[in-house]
Amino acid sequence: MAKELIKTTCPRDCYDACGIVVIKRDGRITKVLGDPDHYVSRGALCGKCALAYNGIYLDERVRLTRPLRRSGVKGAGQFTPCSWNEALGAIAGRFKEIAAAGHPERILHAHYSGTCAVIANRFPMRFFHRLGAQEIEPDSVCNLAGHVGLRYIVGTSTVGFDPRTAKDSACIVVWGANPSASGPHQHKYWLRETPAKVVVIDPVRHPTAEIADLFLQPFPGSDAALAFAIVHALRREGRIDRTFLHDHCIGWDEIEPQIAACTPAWGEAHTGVPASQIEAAARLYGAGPALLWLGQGLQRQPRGGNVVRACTLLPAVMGNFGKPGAGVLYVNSAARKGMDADYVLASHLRRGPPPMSQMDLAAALEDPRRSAAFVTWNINPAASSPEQRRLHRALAREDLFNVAVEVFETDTTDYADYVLPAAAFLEFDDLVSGYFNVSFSAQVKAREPMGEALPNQEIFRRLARAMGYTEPELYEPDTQIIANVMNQVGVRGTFADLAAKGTVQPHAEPVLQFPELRFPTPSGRLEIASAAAAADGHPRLPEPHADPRPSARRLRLVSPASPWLMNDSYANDERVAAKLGAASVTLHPRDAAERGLHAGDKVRLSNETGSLDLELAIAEVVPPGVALSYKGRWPRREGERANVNALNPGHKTDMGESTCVHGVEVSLTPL
Ligand SMILES: Nc1nc2c(c(=O)[nH]1)N[C@H]1C(S)=C(S)[C@@H](COP(=O)(O)OP(=O)(O)OC[C@H]3O[C@@H](n4cnc5c(=O)[nH]c(N)nc54)[C@H](O)[C@@H]3O)O[C@H]1N2
Ligand SMILES: Nc1nc2c(c(=O)[nH]1)N[C@H]1C(S)=C(S)[C@@H](COP(=O)(O)OP(=O)(O)OC[C@H]3O[C@@H](n4cnc5c(=O)[nH]c(N)nc54)[C@H](O)[C@@H]3O)O[C@H]1N2
Ligand code: SF4
Ligand SMILES: [Mo]
Repeated sequence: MAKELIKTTCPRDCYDACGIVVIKRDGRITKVLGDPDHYVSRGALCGKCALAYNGIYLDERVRLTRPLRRSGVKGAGQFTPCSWNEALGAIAGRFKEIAAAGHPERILHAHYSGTCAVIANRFPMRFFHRLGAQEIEPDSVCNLAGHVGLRYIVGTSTVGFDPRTAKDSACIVVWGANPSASGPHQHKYWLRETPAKVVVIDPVRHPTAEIADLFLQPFPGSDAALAFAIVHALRREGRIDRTFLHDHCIGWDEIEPQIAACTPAWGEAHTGVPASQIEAAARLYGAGPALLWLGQGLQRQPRGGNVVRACTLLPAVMGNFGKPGAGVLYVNSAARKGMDADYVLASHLRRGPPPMSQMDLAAALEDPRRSAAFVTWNINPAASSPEQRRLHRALAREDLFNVAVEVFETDTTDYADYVLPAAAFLEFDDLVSGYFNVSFSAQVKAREPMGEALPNQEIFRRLARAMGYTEPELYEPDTQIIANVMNQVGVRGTFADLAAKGTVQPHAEPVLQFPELRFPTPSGRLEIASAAAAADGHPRLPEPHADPRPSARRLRLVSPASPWLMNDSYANDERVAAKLGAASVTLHPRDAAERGLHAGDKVRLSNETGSLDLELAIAEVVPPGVALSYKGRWPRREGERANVNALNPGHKTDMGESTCVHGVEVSLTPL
């Protein structure tokens, strides 16, 4: 049999951006594997993708392969196949009506990171900019509080350390991230092969915590207090770099008295972390150049912006910038690698109102004065958004015209009037820029799109044509965008050259973070005290805050990434579903004993927003008072047609109107 190997890249929203090898025999894909030559994947995908890429992604019975028109009650997921012409004609017709009535902003669109490939993730924005639609701010369901907080102090949130510099680090702090699930190859290799001491700070004792040299287990939402106490210990031991603070920071003199007050004993009282461990963390972090990885889970707390500002005091007081082995990372954006995001997005075409928080989505969709149509692409909000039951009711509004662009039938497509089938990443060329490493990769077409599916970018080109738009940006071909972006990033050669390599690292040596020690803040320094923050109505300084503990008998619920799901993807792969088992919630043995509960009992979690029935698991992985239940199950596969977001009130963080989904409080009753 004729065997063919194609190198490509995983475009999921994951720190790893694994290299992939697709094996074809006689023109058919027979296996999708980790590329053995790739420096991240080293021959193995994560467990979830190994199943899904060889399961649902190749399965014509599970994939959407034709445009669909609703034929049943809204929400029932009953459809009749139709032609692309009919679907695009009907959608354009409705959009033109809404725009002609003077309200294009009543066309709402939500999108996120179903694919992070450069064009498939961004090109459709050109269409929505031209249309003047209302964008739902994608980062508001994920990490916007951290972006805003980090911008105040560092000036940017998207220029992180180069992970290759870990060879020169004395210590790596993983704060509020769980790489064992969310960046499995960083857990498996990067953190294990480094000579640095690894400190993990997380309310959950996850597998990465197990491999750490030191694990700190604060109560959720208390990290700002913990950061102040660690800085107190660094200062007391005379470890801080006063020259760096003097030359490159603003506001140390203002904050120092507060640091002086936040002793490790005070920290213990506010965070639950023993003072001796706070001091041990300071010793490890202060031992030499150190890396700080700020997770996205860290800032999904009511004061997540303040948390991130406070944690960034550590690299500020130690001068951990501009030298090998030092730095802080939230994400490394494609722009950090040279890509001109405004070009790919055609930002100059934007004419709609400013983006709206996803925390307001249910309210906006239930109100006909705010919404007449709703388009979803690269996102499954019926599973991932807060106020789930309210959102489902709003999506069922008869006069709301819903369009879902999807690879699979999901809870969101169930509510659609038209479903448009998107081609998956194995079916078209694109580029991938992972958000951890400073590298750039090719996504390479390994087969034709399944059925009549089309890449996102082609769907929106065709919709632009159906609207009669004339702007050339709306029709720019992929080949040209790929060439332009490769040029911006400094990747030499043609796309075929890049495809042959899979991934390139434009810089041979680790890139230093802010080598000139000039920061993109208004002052050019690290702004511990931020006039910009104050002008925006926030405290001028980070504050040593800890959220109040839940009131009696209530629990603090965290719902982070599951190792077997990719956000709200893959639950429809039966082999993944078998790994997942029943939906569960994990409690500390003490909390279970106090309630007379045993593992396997059925329990109900409830609060003002909703309720959810789950199976009880008991383990010392969480502290007393904390409940753990993973995100990403599919409501349509659960008895109650709901997942953990049925409990999420959609409260907004202190900064960025972002999600504080790990700050939800619930009561628990046995069933
Ligand atoms: N309770 C709780 N809820 C959360 C979170 C949490 O921690 N706890 N985390 C939040 C976070 S961080 C995020 S990022 C969101 C993510 O939430 P979502 O964005 O809703 O979830 P995803 O699974 O990433 O992707 C969405 C969809 O994109 C589709 N897709 C994949 N490739 C393509 C493509 O090429 N084209 C099109 N059109 N579609 C494609 C997938 O099939 C999938 O259904 O969830 C948030 N929700
Ligand atoms: N397998 C898998 N991988 C994924 C995803 C997935 O769903 N599944 N999602 C992807 C996406 S979109 C994102 S944004 C990233 C997210 O990945 P991460 O950045 O790792 O974020 P989370 O999984 O939400 O949470 C990480 C950790 O934060 C902890 N945490 C919660 N509250 C607090 C707190 O107050 N303080 C501290 N210190 N820690 C806290 C949680 O207990 C959890 O262990 O992962 C990406 N990768
Ligand atoms: S989701 Fe992450 S770990 Fe899994 S294959 Fe993709 S890049 Fe690799
Ligand atoms: Mo996310």
